[in-house]
Amino acid sequence: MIARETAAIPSFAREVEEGISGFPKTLPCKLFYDATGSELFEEITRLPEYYLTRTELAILEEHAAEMVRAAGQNLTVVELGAGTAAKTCSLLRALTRRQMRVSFFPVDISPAALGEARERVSAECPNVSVRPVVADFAEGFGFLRDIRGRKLVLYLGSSIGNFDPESAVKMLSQVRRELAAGDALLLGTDMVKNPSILVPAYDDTQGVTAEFNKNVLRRLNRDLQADFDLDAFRHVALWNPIRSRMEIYLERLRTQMVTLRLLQLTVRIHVGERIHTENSYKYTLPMAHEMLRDAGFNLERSWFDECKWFGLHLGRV
Ligand code: AVJ
Repeated sequence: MIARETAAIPSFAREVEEGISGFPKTLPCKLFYDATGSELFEEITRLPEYYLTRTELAILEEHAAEMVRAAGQNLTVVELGAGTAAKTCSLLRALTRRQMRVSFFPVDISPAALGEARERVSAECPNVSVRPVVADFAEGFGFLRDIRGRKLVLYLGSSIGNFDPESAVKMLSQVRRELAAGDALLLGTDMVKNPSILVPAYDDTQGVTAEFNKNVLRRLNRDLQADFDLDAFRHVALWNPIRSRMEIYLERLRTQMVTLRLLQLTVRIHVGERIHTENSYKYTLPMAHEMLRDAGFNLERSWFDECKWFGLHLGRV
């Protein structure tokens, strides 16, 4: 028997192995969200340059009554990737004014976040009954079928932006398949805008986004016993107008070998070479329309802020 160390090999190991030995090098963006990464993301949402979170929240607050009216009667709210459900209360409160009972099913992969969601919603909207669902979307959306009644499914925060257009349609189609006629989806998309606004949102002056990006290497150092030197990388954020997306990279400042012990893998990363860590797609209204249509939803209405920086789209089954 080989006396190997018994450190558990994480489920993402194969993806990392493929991404880091391929060309161009990539890492899956889901790796951002360990405990430190989730905290850094929370910090990003409060940055002056990161307009997304506060703009979406303002749209939700301003139009909550209209949104729930447009969505239909006797709704049960399901929020995909709810996290701590920080943006959901205005919608839930608007619903409690229209119907006797409101049930809210926040769905997330993180039980800790769901605990916070439950606390928050119970405190802010005491008339809403909260039923957290722990689920990994990689396993599908079967949990939607177990939730009774007419559903309003929320997918907020431009989370859809991490999917390339083809995968986004695939994911939304999977959701659509678990829904019934009359159900609705409220989808948040960040909109295409001047790069002078987009780029700083992903490359802030305080360097929080850079930290968030580099944290992925810290995580590989810990979870895969790797030896990435974080100071040997530079955070790069680029607007790609052809693919309509922000691209985030870690660019190598000097050539060096990196070993990922748990993968028994050594790779050379050249000076100037970039590891692609994230895409964040930005939509125009026609693009959002097409995505929803291709996934089997009818776009009924969209709401925007005054600058049209962020959009919330109501798709109907
Ligand atoms: C959580 C995917 C919506 O794309 O804006 C923020 C993640 N990355 N800054 C986004 C992110 C860098 C964020 N999403």
